[in-house]
Amino acid sequence: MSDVAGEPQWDGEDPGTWTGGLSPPRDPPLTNRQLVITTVIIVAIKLLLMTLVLTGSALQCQWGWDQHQGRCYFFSWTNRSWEAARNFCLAENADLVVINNAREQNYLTIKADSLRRWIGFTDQGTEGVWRWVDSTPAAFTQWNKGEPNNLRNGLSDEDCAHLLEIGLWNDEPCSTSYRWICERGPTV
Ligand SMILES: [Ca+2]
Ligand SMILES: [Ca+2]
Ligand SMILES: [Ca+2]
Repeated sequence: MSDVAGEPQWDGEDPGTWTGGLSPPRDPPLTNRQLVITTVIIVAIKLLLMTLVLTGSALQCQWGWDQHQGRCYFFSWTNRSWEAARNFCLAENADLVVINNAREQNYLTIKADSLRRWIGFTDQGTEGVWRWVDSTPAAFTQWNKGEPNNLRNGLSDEDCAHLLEIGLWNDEPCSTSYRWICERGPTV
């Protein structure tokens, strides 16, 4: 009993040392490779997380909206009356676009795809007094030559403004169906 217990014949718990000469040359390179692979995976995950964080902070507009100068814009694919278009924007926590300056005007002209689109400018309250939907003073305007002319089309005045194909503005009866542009602040 004591002889058996004294013999070191059961010390081979580690199969790695059991096979003697074959395994020692293999193990060290495998461990190094595993370390390298693990390190590469960790670095890749870190880079992925950093990219996601950076991308997340840059994407401040919801899906389907375009970002420009810290504002978000929606360019519709369908036509609606001015009022219905505005209601669409309001339901999106936005409003019809307010064009504040030449830079915004240039951006919208390019993005509007040469299509007529409603903007948030109207003289529905008092004929000839044009107001932005957010009460911004009407300092910057980009009317087409001869506009606004309030040219009567049937029974209705022309009380709502839209971008013409060239980006300049025209007044048109608000019941006309055009595409539209919504504007809102970034999503926080
Ligand atoms: Ca604006
Ligand atoms: Ca008018
Ligand atoms: Ca007109």
